[in-house]
Amino acid sequence: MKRKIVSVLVCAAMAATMIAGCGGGSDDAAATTTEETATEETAADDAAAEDAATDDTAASGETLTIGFAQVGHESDWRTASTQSCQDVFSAENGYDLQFVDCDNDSAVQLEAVRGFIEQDVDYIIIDPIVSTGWDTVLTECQDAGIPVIVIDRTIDDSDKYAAWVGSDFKTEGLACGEWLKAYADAKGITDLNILVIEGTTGASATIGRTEGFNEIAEREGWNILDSQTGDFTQEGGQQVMESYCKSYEGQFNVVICQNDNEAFGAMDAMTAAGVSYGVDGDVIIVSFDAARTALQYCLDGDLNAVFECNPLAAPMVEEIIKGLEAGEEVETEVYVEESCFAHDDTVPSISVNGVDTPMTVLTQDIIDARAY
Ligand code: GZL
Repeated sequence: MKRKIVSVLVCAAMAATMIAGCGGGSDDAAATTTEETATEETAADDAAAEDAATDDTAASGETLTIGFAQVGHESDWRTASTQSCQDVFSAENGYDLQFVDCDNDSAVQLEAVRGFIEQDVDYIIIDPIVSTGWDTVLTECQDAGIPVIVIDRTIDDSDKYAAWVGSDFKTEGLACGEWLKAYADAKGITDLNILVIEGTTGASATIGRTEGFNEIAEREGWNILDSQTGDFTQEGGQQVMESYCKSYEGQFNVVICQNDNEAFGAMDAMTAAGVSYGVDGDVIIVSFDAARTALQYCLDGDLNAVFECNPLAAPMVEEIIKGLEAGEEVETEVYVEESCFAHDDTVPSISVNGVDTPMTVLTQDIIDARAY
C-alpha cells in the first residue's frame, strides 16, 4: 500500500460524512444535493489530503514501500546484490521492502511486478532476468503512476522506466579479451583454442560479455571451439565443463566462464577429468563477477584473472529515489565502478575502448577489504 497519513484522510472522510448527516433533515432533493456536495467535497478533500500527505510524507520521511523483483539466488553475485538492497531499503532506513526472489523464471518476475502494482507500492526495482518482454508490464506501471528503476541487467524493448543502474557488460567482455591477448603474447602462446561457458540465455550480461569477448576473438583469429550456457550456476558450469572435457579432450587451452560460480563448477569438472588449469596449469581459466571466493581462487593461482561486475547498486538506487521524492531531475543511467583482477603482473594493464585499465594484482589484504 502506498504511504499515506491515514489520520488526515480519515478526518477528511469524517468531515464529509458529518456534512451529509447534518444536511439530512430537509426534503429528499435537498438531502441528495447535500450528499452529492459532500461526496464531491470528500473526493476533493481526499485529493487535497493525499497531496498534503505526500508533501508531508516527503518532508517527514514517512515509510516508502519498495517492490523489488530480483532475478533469483543463482550465484554469489546475486546474494551480494540482494543483501545490498536489503541493507539499504531497511525498515530502520524508512522503507518497507517487498522482496520477490523470481527464481530465474521470467513469468514469475512479470507476475511479481504486477503484484507490486496491485499493492500500489511507491517504487518498483527490477533486475530483469532477460532483456525483452517488458513493455506491456512497464506500461501498466506507468499507468499506475509507479516509477520503475532497473538495476544490473538491461531492458532492451522498452524505455518506460525512471533510471537504470548497472554495468557495461560488453566492456567487461572486451576487457577479458584484451587481457587474454596480452597474457598469451607474454607467455608465448600463439594458438588459442577456447571454450566458453555462457551465462543465462537472453540475459544482457550474457549478451554483452559474449559480444565483447567475441569482438577480440574475431580480431585475433582465435578458435572458439564451443560456447554453451551454464545459466550462471555452479552446477551448470560443472555440467558444461564435464561435457567439454569429453568432447574436446586435449584440444583446448582456455576456458572463459561468464560468472564466478560457473568457474567453480568448471574447476571441479577439470579436476575430475585430470585437466590442469590456472597459472601453473595447461588451461587458462577466467571468470566474471569478482566475489570474494573467486578472488581467493585467483590469489591462489587457480584462476588466472577475474573481471569485476559490481553488485552493489542499491546505494545509487536510493539516491535516485530520494531525488525523485524531492522532485529533482535524476541521472537516468548510472554505471557502477568495476576493476580487473589478476594473479600476477604478467599483464600490468590493458586498453579497453581506448581507456588504459590497470590489472589489479591480488593480495590477501585486497580480498579481506572487499565488501562482497
Ligand atoms: C551480471 C549479473 C549476473 C552475474 C551472475 O550483472 O546479472 O547474474 O554475472 C548473476 O553471477 O547470476
